[in-house]
Amino acid sequence: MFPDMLKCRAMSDSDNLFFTLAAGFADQPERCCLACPGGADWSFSELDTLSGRMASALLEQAAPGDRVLVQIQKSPEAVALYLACLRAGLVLVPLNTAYTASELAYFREDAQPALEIDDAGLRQLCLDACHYETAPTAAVAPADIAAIVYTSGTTGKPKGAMLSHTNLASNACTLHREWGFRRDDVLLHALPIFHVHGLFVALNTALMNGSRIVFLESFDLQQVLQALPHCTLMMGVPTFYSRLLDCDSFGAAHCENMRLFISGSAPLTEKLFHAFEARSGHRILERYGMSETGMITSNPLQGERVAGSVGFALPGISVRVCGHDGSTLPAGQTGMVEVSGPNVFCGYWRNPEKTRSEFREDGYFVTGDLGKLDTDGRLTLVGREKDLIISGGLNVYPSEVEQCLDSLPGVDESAVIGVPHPDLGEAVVAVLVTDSGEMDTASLKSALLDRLAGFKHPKAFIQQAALPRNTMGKVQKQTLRERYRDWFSTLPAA
Ligand code: MLC
Repeated sequence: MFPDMLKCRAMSDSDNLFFTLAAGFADQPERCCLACPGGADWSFSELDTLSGRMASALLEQAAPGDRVLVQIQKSPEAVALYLACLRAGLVLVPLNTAYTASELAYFREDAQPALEIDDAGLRQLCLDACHYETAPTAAVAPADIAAIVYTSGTTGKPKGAMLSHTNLASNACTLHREWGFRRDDVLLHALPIFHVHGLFVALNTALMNGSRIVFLESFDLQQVLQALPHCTLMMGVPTFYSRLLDCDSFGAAHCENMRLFISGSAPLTEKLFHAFEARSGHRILERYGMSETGMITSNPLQGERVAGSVGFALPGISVRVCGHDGSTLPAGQTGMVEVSGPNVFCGYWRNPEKTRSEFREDGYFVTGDLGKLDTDGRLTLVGREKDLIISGGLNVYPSEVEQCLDSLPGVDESAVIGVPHPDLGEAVVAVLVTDSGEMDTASLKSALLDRLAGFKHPKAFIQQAALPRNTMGKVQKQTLRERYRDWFSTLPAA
């Protein structure tokens, strides 16, 4: 048994993640949990009451194990809904608020939810909840699913990663310990809560710590600058850090009470790491994870945080680097990063073939990331086997955008690539061959509006007479990536 899990279990007799989270506030439930600038503060007791009643209201319409499809703005009520689903034994399916109606239709069809909740639905649920008593928190088995998180694939449609109560609790307990959470920590929370980073990494660790959370609707630079001096901890994607550096007034004075800046979801460049240290006096702690696994590795809290490395496998988690034949490679050699541990998900929802193909026979999950371990066990990621773009911490699969572009009138063919971008890390760029002389960028953009979420839209459309192809006829994306490497401006100065 994983030692941290034993500790977590000791907090309650049940495997329901809710008990692990609630334990943080058990001794002082009236303490502020969510501090919302410009809005009301929420104590844990208020969240507890609302989520317990919501759980009862939800159970009128759904049974434990049913999916609840959720596409809502970030708010304290949204956090209560998350806790309510845990308490009721319902499976939360959080969706990016940017998804269009046509994207949503796919998730509805695939997840087969008993309930679907949008912003209006959440308001109604809050009203309804007043008429209920708190539901008893559901007893769940360790492998019972707490959430399904959709991740896109290189080909085909997004797949739902099933995360159990144990997956989430083990990761939260590990991170809570490894990042040295203190009683007086205050977390600056500016991430969306429809993804693993903002929902499970940030919220779960802070809740189980009983921490005050400065809860911003999104990464609003002015709000972040105002809140930082009152916080000790921030978790963000690299774009958060480059935006802070972009602001001339940002400096060490904002960070006087900060003890830890954590970055993940996209590669943190060495340049950004050093520029941030020079300006703020803080070395960002970079960690590595994915939706299917939660967090896998982390740079150390104490000890050297190395720019360009994602650190060591977290306790209880095993990381290896393998060749295409599945053999484990020695230190220093680049191969596929594979992972096993209590954090690794339970498979893809209604997709056993995909589940089988992404796991080795001995239970290791094949991440799709290429990396190398050094002799001390430090992992450095060097690329991706999958044709994936990470823009501002959000994954974009070129094939999905290409299919959409290719279906538009006037487009002969397209190649979608990721190009270095000073704000987003990587930006989506479409290289197009059109059947007429001039490319009409405005009509291309408007045609994408109701088909693809905004973050997937190309930030540049580039017209070419033909796409470069190899002798097999395959588009040479590497050639395009090199050709347009400098399309966007360079990083902000320190
Ligand atoms: C928004 N837009 C983006 C974008 N986010 N475009 C590209 N990439 C992004 N990430 C577009 C919108 O469609 C809109 O387009 C315009 O930018 C402004 O929208 P906005 O909502 O005002 O954007 P902004 O506030 O600037 O948001 C950028 C951001 C945000 C980087 C702060 O995307 C963000 O919070 N990203 C974090 C994502 C995250 O949590 N990832 C974790 C995944 S979990 P237009 O055309 O309408 O102007 C995971 C596992 C792990 O990966 O290890 O953590």
